[in-house]
Amino acid sequence: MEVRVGSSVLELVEGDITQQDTDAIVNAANPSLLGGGGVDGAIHRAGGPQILEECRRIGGCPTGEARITNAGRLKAKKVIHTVGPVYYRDGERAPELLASAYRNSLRLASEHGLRSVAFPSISTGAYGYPMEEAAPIALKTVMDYLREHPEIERVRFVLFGRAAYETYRRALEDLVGG
Ligand code: AR6
Repeated sequence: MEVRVGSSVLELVEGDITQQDTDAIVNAANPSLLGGGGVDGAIHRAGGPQILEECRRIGGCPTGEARITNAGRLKAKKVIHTVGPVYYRDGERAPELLASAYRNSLRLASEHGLRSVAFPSISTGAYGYPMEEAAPIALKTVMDYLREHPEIERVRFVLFGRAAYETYRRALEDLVGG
């Protein structure tokens, strides 16, 4: 499914974030930036040790912020590492921290002249954010950004499995009045 937002495109696909050919892919990292499971493990496995080397030099990333590295062997040019909230730990701050993670990732893409960005569903795995709650926040934050930043031409949400895709599809239809 895809929708236009201003002059840009927002699309939902079911797939694997490591296989995307967008200018940047976003990693759902942790504050150490030293790797982990889920998306983080898959990106470092597929991209090779160069990415981890650069992460080590950066030295970490607070929740809600983002950092950028090369993409090693991946098709994308850059990896943007962001840290989403931990649902049960961050409590009422979780929605705003989740929105910040998306916004700060997009801001880095704009600053680096990257025109297309692929996101996973941040915080909805190990960090425990229910996908039904996270999806509308993720989508609305990205749509608001795209309306003001036409330099980002395409944002692709890469959803892992049919159920995740359907959750995002329903949330997007609700937002665009489908
Ligand atoms: N492509 C796209 N989505 C994926 C992939 C993939 N290859 N693999 C998993 N997902 P998670 P978080 C989905 O746990 O919740 C790491 O250990 C997955 O189904 O990767 O932000 C980090 O180091 C889920 O919906 O990220 C942190 O410690 C979503 O991606 C912690 O996990 C996010 O799941 C971050 O937790």
